Amino acid sequence: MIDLRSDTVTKPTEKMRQASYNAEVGDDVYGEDPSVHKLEEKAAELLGKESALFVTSGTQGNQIAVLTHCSPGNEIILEENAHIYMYEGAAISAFAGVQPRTLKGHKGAMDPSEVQATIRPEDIHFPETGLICLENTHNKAGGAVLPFENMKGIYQIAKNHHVPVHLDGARLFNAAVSSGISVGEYAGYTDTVQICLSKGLGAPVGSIIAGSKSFIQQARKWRKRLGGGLRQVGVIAEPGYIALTEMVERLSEDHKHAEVLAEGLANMEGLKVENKVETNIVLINVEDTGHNAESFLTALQKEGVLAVPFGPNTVRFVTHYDVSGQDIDRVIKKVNDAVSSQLTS
Ligand code: TLP
Repeated sequence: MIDLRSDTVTKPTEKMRQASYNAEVGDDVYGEDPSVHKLEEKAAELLGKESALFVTSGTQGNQIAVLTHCSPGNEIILEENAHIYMYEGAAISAFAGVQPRTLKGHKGAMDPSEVQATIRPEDIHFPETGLICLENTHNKAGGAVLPFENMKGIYQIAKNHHVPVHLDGARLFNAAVSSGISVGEYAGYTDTVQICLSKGLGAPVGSIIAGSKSFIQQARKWRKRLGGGLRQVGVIAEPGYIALTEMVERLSEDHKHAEVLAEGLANMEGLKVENKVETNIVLINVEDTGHNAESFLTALQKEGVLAVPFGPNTVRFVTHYDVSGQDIDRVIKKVNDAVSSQLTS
C-alpha cells in the first residue's frame, strides 16, 4: 500500500527509535524531564518565543491555546475551513465555551479588513472577541501558505484592538520551506503558535505550543487539567527534538513529490487539480470521471493507494517522508488505471 492519506502516517526513523531508547528521562509533571526541557527550549528558540510546552497532539495544543486565551462566552474569529473549527469536534465550544465566528477566506487567508470589521465593539449584548486564529499552511485550502503580509496585517489590527492571535502551525515548517520565511518570522506576528512534530517532520507523537512565559505557565495548568501532564515523556520528546533539528530541510522533497503528483494527475482525463500546489498537499476533483470521492477511493484502494475524501467529489493526497519519488510514479500509474477503467465501463 502507498499511503497518502496524511503526513501523520510516517513511522519514526531508526535514529528517532535509538534516541527514544537512550533518552534521559524524569517526571515531567514535576518539571524534571531533561529531554522535554531540551525540546521545549529548542522549540521556543526556533519560534522566537519566551517559552514552549510539549503537548500530546495538534488538537490538544490548539485547544489549550483557546482555553488559555479565552473565557467562556467569548467569540473567536477563524477562517471558515480552519482545522480548529472543522476538525476538532467542536472542542472550542465543548471545553472553552466560546462561540466561533467564521469568515470566508481566499486560499485560507482571511481579509484583514473583514477581520477588523468582525471584532466586536463594547456592547452589553455582544460577546467579547477573545481570539483570532490563523492556520499556516492551511490544510483545507490544500496546504496553501498564508501570505506573510496577510499575517502581518491581521496581527496589526489585532494589536490595535487588544485581541490575541493564535497560529495553528501544524505545518508551519512546510510554509517556511516553501516561502523562505523562517518559522520565527511567521511566529513574530502571533501571540501564540502551535506546531506539530508528528506530521511532515516524522516524529511519532507530539506538538508544541509557544508563547510568553506567563502564557505557557497558564497553558501548563490547562494541559494538566485535560490529563495531558505526562511523566517520563523524554522517550517521545527525543524523537521530537530530531524532528525539529534534522527533518525540516527535507520537506522540500515532499513538496517536489506533490508537484510531480499534481502534474501527473492534471494530465488525466476527468481529473482536475483544485489547488495550486505550494507544499505537500494535492486536492483533486474526481466528478468528471463518473466517481464521487468515496467510490474513487475504493477503486484506488484496490490498486494499492490510500488517500482521503476532502469533500463530496474532492480527494486529498499528502506526500511525506515515507513515500519516495518512485512511489509517486506508481501512484500516478495506479490512478490512471482506476480512472480509465471507470471511464471505459
Ligand atoms: N489534521 C489531520 C486531520 O485531522 C484532518 C490531517 O490528516 O491533516 N491543525 C491542522 C492544520 C491539522 O491539519 C491537524 C491534523 C491538526 C491541527 C490536529 O493535529 P493532531 O492530529 O495532532 O491532533
